[in-house]
Amino acid sequence: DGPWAEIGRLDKAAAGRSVLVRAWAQAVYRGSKTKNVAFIELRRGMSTVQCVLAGSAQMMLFALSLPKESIVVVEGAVALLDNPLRYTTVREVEIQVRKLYCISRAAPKLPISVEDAGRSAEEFAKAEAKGVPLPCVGQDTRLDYRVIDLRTAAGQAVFRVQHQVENKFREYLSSKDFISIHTPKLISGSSEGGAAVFKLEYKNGKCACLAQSPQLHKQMAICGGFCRVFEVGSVFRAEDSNTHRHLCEFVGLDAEMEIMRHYFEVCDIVDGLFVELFRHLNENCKTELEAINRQYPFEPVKYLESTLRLSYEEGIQMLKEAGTEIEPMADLNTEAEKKLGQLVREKYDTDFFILYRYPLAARPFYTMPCYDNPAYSNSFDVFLRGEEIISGAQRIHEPELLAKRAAEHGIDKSSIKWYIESFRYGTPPHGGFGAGLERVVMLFCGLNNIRKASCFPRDPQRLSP
Ligand code: ATP
Ligand code: AMO
Repeated sequence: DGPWAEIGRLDKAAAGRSVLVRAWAQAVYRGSKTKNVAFIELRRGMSTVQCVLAGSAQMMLFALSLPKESIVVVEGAVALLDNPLRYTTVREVEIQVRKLYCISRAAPKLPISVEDAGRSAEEFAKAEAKGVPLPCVGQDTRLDYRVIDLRTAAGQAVFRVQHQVENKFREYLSSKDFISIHTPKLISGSSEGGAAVFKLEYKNGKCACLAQSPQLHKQMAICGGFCRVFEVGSVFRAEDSNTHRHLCEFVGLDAEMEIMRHYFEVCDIVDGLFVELFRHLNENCKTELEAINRQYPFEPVKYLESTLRLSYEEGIQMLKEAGTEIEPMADLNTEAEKKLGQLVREKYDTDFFILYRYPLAARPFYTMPCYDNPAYSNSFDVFLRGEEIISGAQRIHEPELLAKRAAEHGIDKSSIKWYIESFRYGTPPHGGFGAGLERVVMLFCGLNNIRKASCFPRDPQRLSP
């Protein structure tokens, strides 16, 4: 609408039209064959177009003086090209510039270049083989200058995929009669137990914790008479995990629901949601997935139309048969999870599966023990490419048992009294799950580090930008 044209929509059909475009000038150079011509490559989002300046020597000099990444406005005519371009996403047309304005001049020397930040491993390898190695931009440097790093095609693509994941989560659960809620992030006790909690000074001498999950309040929403709720919100973990998959702040995709007969009803929701999500991403994010694949090559996720469900005991058995040393009643370590992912892929041809009936000892205090064997629990984790993306379970809705389990986990009962009390006034059996948005995106896109799937990641070392 209006006079502005979107670069991404310029195609053959636009030839002859007069357009006005505002964009980042990612490259400006003099023509190599014809010296009285200059070119500007404009970028907006994931789209790039070539602009050609000819005729006015003054305008050419002005263009050539522009630092890379300056914001310019170009007015010109769309012209058909005889040979499609190789370096821009708009390939069949260019803009012949009549007027050029600089709206925001970038610094003459940028700390990292978008071009270098956007190179693929293949490009680096080729240059290395030719004996002219390219400047490599390390992960830390990228994150220091994240606003430049995010401008690469893959950088743009990852967060467009993330947007689709978040939207699909809301849309799918809304269609299943879940309603969106917002729970407090400042709470008086730890929501998951353990030491991984940020504590801070609250008002009137009180101490507050940053919520490690919406766990307690999403259950209390069920106590409050809502049968199905979900939340998309920030989650804080003070864990000292300097790994490729842990952040100190991430976005939780959480759901909680009444259970009628069996906690597999929660697995059914996870199954329907993720199968629909994978289909949606593959169909609607083709350009984005290609851009990510160009810089960080990956295989598409393999999944089944009806998600594979394996019991924890079956999983342990598979690992044992493959010769992995394993403690049958403890949580799986990272290595065992990876190995199981690999074995499941070989046997069932899927990268996505649910592992249910975990040992109770490996789960948080609020998890419902199995009725037939309380050494196990009505719980599950969900794996994508051999890494956990979701945890879920039926919860204890009986206050005495809940208080007992909290005490066994060393949790000070007084700090979560309000939570345990909520179950005294009539609560249906219920369960739910929590997924990490950044993990879902990281693993769907086959990225090697969760920081690539967080716009401005927070980890034990990084609190800025
Ligand atoms: P996840 O959701 O991935 O299970 P979590 O927050 O529940 O993470 P844990 O269950 O405590 O964390 O740990 C899961 C796995 O992550 C462990 O098996 C461990 O191997 C790995 N891990 C945790 N912290 C570190 C660390 N600092 N360095 C290396 N690996 C770690
Ligand atoms: P859990 O602690 O397993 O379960 O977390 C749920 C999901 O959140 C993601 N996740 C993380 N992502 C990035 N950085 C981290 N440090 C991190 N820790 C966890 C993972 C994980 O599967 N209350 C339960 C959920 C429930 O039962 O409803 C919970 O928080 O994708």
